[in-house]
Amino acid sequence: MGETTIYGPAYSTYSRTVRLVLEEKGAPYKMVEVDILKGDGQSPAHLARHPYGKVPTVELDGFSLYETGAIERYLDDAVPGPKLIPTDPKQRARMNQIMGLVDSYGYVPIVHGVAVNRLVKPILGQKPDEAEIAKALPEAEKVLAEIENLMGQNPFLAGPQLSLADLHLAPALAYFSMTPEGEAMLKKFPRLSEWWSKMKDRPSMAKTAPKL
Ligand SMILES: N[C@@H](CCC(=O)N[C@@H](CS)C(=O)NCC(=O)O)C(=O)O
Repeated sequence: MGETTIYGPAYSTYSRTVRLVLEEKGAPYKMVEVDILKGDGQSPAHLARHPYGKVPTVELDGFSLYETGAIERYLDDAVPGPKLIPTDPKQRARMNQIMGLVDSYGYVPIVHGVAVNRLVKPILGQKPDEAEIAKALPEAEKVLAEIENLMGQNPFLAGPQLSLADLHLAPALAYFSMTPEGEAMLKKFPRLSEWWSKMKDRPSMAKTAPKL
């Protein structure tokens, strides 16, 4: 088994999820920068890897793959190290459900609606779109409430052990918690806050922390 190549920028939440999987497994990888903010996602070289111009994509032993959930599951199957997919059918279903919630209902309001407006636009010299933030906040709240509900009393999102669900949500929550609105909202969710306070201190999170 060789080294995984991840195509994507360190600041991308989904690229960070893939890095987290490999960090938690203790597996080697290298990053090839594809700066989506500069339009590199639409370059011919990247479109050949990902027809929709998104990040991340990975390559391992001559096998190319895109779509973060598929990448995570493949790496868990193919790369040695601690298993991140529960064997218990119910926990596995919860993991898949929460990953789906993040993709379908969480990513856009949490990352685009709040984090990009509050954190990225000011760096780019742009004004945050307050109407977009106001629209995103109740959507973000709904998905976080649902994830807290689904995690129940478990220390991790899908059960007693770390799974892909935790690594799928953590990068988005990292940005969200850096915004005043996100920080305030997290306080409404005590079990999710408890999870986040431990999650953010994992060595894998420190090693993948983006420099904004
Ligand atoms: N469905 C894709 C979504 C990936 C995605 O949205 N990535 C973002 C960065 S975190 C991206 O490439 N954004 C650039 C764009 O949408 O043009 C996946 O699961 O990998």
